[in-house]
Formats: sequence, C-alpha cells, structure tokens
Amino acid sequence: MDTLVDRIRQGDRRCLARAMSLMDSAEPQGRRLRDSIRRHSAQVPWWGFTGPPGAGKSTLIDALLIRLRARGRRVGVVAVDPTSPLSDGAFLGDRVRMMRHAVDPDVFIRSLATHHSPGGLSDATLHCARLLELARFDPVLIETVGVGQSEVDVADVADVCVVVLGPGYGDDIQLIKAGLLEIADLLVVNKCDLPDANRLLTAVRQEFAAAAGTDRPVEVVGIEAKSGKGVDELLDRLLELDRSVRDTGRRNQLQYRRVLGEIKRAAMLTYQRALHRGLEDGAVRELVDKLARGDLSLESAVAQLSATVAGAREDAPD
Ligand SMILES: Nc1nc2c(ncn2[C@@H]2O[C@H](COP(=O)(O)OP(=O)(O)O)[C@@H](O)[C@H]2O)c(=O)[nH]1
Ligand SMILES: [Mg+2]
Repeated sequence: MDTLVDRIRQGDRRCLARAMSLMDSAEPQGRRLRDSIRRHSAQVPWWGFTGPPGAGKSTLIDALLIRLRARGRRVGVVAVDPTSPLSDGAFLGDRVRMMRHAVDPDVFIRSLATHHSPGGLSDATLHCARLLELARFDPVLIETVGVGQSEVDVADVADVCVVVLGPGYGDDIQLIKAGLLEIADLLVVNKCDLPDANRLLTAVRQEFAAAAGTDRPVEVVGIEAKSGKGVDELLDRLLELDRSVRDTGRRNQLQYRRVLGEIKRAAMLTYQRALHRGLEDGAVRELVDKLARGDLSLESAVAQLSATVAGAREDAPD
C-alpha cells in the first residue's frame, strides 16, 4: 500500500489510475487505500463546477485547462457523469472535448459514472480528488451535474464553487436561487454569444445583488466558454479565490467538513444495512403483528427493533 502511495506521489500515472479503480471498490484493499491517503490531503484547493446538464461546464473546464497549462499548472479533473439517457450525450461530449488533453502528462481526467462506488458518488469524488492531490495536481477540478438533481453535493467537497448556467438551461431563477446562494462563490452565465443570455445575465445579477452586502457575496460573470471570451478574466478570479482559501485557513474547516461528511455517510450506510438485516429477523414478525393489533405503540416497536439491530451489528471490519 505504501509503495502504491509513494508511486502516486512520484507521478506514476498507471498507479494513479489503478488506485482510482480501487477507490471504487468495496474490497479490503480499496478500503485500506482510502484510509491511508486521508492524512495526505488538504493542501490544494478543489474547484467545483456545477449546474444543469448542457450549461457548458465541460466546455468551460476544457477552456480553463488550456489556460492553466499555459500558466504551468498541473491540473486534475474529476467529472461525474450520471448515466441517465438525458446526459449520455454530455458524457460522450466530455470525453471528446477533453480527449486532446489525454496525452498531456500534466493533466489527468477521471470520469465517474453514477453506478460506481458502493459508498455513493460524493465519496467516490472525494477519494479521486484526494488521489489527484496526492499526485501533485494543483488545482483539482470537479464537474458535477447540478444542484438538487444529483446525489453529489459539490459544496460538500469543493473549496471554490462555480455554478454554471446557460440560456435555456436552468434559467428558472426562482428554482435555483435558494440552493445556489449558499454554495456559489462565482455564478457564471455561459453562452453569452446567444441572444437569450443577456436576459439571463441581467435577471441573475438582479437576484444576486441582494446578497452583495452580506459576508457571502456571489459574483456573477458572463462568458462564452466555446470561444473563450471572458474565460481569462474568470480564471483570474478563480485564482484569487484559490489564494484566499489557502490564506484564510478555510482549508482546515473544509477538511473537517469533508471528513465529517465521510463518516456521516459511512455511518448511515452501516446502520441502514444493519436495519435491513434486523428486519429479516424472526422477532420482527411478532413485532409487526403486535403493532398491527394495537398491542404496541410505534415508539415501543422502534425501540425494540433498534435493540435487535444493535444486537445484529457485529460486522465492523478491522
Ligand atoms: N453557443 C454556445 N454554446 C456553447 C458554449 N459553451 C458550450 N456550448 C455548447 O453547449 C453544449 C453543452 O456543453 P457541455 O460543456 O457539454 O455542457 P455540460 O453538460 O454542462 O458539461 C455543447 O454543445 C457546447 O458546444 C458557448 O459559449 N456558446
Ligand atoms: Mg459535462
């Protein structure tokens, strides 16, 4: 395990790819690797990109990749692609668009599909981002499908959070406003070459102007990811945010939140499994009958079931 970690740190791409596959696995080796890299992380800010499918997240990341490389940065990307028919096209699009970076030793792109990872997508994303960080990619970029539509809450794992919108894609501001205000550091309106984008930009600016005086102001930026217009300015802003995250010690809080989220998700999974096993116990039949007859309160039934579950929960590994 230590050898694998060492090789990844030395920049061995094959080891990195192998470790990423292990991350997705429920095998003991995967579990040991996940545990062994946790302590190495938390030096490099992670930039999250979220927003509805089709808004232009992949196109933007591609444009940023070129510019970050030009500035000498080594960039790691984790792209989460839900395997729904709706976004299958986008999945292919990501691959095709970013393919030209595949030969660049200073770029590493990992796609995750929703069927991966026994622990859920948030965890798979987290582990892969950690590995990229371990392999000295800086920054690490994370693409997820937007807010409220996916089980990945990018705000759970990203230090700098960019929400990408485009005309015709998620321009129902009322719908997106509540969630976005809390997570977005930057709100990008993409496709400003299209006529409807200006309307969206104005509407979004009005909505977010209200937050201007608060401790969490949201900046709204208009760009054209495809032609690259506005992307350099956006990158400058991102790098400023990146620096402020490093400077303010926000990293420590984020690391805490990240690991807390991990233990919370793992605990819920463990209890859930134990509960399902408990429900198969013969004694449950009696409990249900009593409850159905009115001989037992729901609270008592839950208490008794919990006792059964606690008794059955002897499966903790190592
Ligand atoms: N007109 C226009 N189209 C764009 C722009 N950026 C991206 N697109 C197109 O929008 C579509 C979806 O882009 P993609 O990056 O795959 O979106 P994602 O699902 O958010 O990753 C693609 O056909 C892109 O070519 C832009 O600035 N202007
Ligand atoms: Mg995409």
